[in-house]
Amino acid sequence: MRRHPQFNEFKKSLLLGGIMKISIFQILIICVLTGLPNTLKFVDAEENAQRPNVIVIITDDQGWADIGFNNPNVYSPHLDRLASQGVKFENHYVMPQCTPTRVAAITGRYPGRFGPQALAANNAPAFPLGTPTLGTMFQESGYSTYLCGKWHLGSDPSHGPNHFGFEHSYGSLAGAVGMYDHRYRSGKFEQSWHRDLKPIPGNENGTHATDLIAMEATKIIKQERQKPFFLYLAFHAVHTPLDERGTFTDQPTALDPKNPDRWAREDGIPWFHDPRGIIQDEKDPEKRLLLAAIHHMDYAVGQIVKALEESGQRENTLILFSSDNGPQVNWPGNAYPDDLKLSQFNQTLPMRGKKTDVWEGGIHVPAFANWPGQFTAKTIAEPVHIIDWFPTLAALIGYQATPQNKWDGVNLTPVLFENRGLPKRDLYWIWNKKTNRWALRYGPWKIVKYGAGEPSQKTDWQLFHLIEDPQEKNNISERHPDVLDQLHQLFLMQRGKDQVLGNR
Ligand SMILES: [Ca+2]
Repeated sequence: MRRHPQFNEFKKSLLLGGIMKISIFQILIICVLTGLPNTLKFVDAEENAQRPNVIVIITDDQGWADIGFNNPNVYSPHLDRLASQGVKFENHYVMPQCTPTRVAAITGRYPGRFGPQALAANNAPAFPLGTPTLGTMFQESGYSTYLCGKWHLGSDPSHGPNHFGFEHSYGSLAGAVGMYDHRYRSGKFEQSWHRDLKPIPGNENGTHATDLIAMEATKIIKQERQKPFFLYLAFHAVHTPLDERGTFTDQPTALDPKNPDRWAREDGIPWFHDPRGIIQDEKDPEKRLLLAAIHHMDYAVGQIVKALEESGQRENTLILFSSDNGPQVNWPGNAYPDDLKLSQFNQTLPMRGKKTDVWEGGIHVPAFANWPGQFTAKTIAEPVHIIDWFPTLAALIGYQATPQNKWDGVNLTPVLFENRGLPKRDLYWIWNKKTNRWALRYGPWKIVKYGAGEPSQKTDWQLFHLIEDPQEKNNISERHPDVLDQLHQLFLMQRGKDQVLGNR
């Protein structure tokens, strides 16, 4: 196992002179850790062999408690193992909904920077053609680049992933899909499943979307290539419609003819199987269905890890994992073909709020980074955000930022490789095309506003202390006017950088 030496040994060996054999990758890490300008360019095959493959996994609507390492009543052994052997982020933030989080992940910028269309789930282009993305960075850096799964950053093929640095793409251009027919909501973008922006008619033999993504990813991983690869892997799981059959159930899901908005069997007979019995023991059939969908997605991640191991690439592959927003709790049904109504199929605990909320429950999600031999197993409590991934990955592969990148995030390598802190900074959320949810965190403090109208006065906010009050129950704004004013000023600075209709 090739382990990244300690920073001081690195620094000492560099100062001692050029007699030691040191890899281009190791020099790069020194540049990252010391802040030295990195002017290295990696172009030849030998150097390529030393750069990691990168897999970015984003799941859909998986809340903080919808994973085994945060909740013993969820069965996800593969994800739990990756997290326990890697760097687990205890306070990892995203935006409150699919499209905004994907904008933040793929551009390293807050979605508001691109305008209101990027602030909620949307089929319109989220950002302009020519915007630098993770895809363009990896492509320009000599990687083979792939997207596998959900795009939802512009559902027309003219704005699909292949226009943003992904050489190959497969999955849905729009948002969630029926698990077995892969159709988006009825309308212009219903036929959303594609390969390289060309529609795939039919239903891929009725194969479950989670399995299609796992099979595609496995195929990509096992391909012979001269270059390292970047794979953006965006599961549709565990977004509704939930539909699990076969291996993960002992009978197909079906409608109850007498009660058509409910699942057929509510008699406690187990539908879903896991060796520990967690799913079978869940009495609520809709909750069992969610647990089975998580189990299925986790199994798919296991297949992907197995493909890395079998192709000898596990140790040279960095995996980043996050959900895109907090949990959905109720679902009205009838949005997709065969889509059923679900009632209280998930819960928001231990935090306040759910998907689309700027309360912690909507934006605080399970996440980890795993890179065998490079990242020592540990848990990081420092708040981090998915906007940080782009500058972090740039540092790791030696990409020189351009003025067009305009990242809002910071490079996380000081906390990934060492126990150094990050620069003190605020984190910022707004949600909805007609913005009506607002929040900012600075240190342990967080301000929140619900309701239309720009927060122009500090009195527009509620104030919470997240360490003393993690459930955001006690508004203490009157007790801390100075803190309130400081966070309000930080908010105004963030909001001043956004594209707001009518004023710029
Ligand atoms: Ca989502």
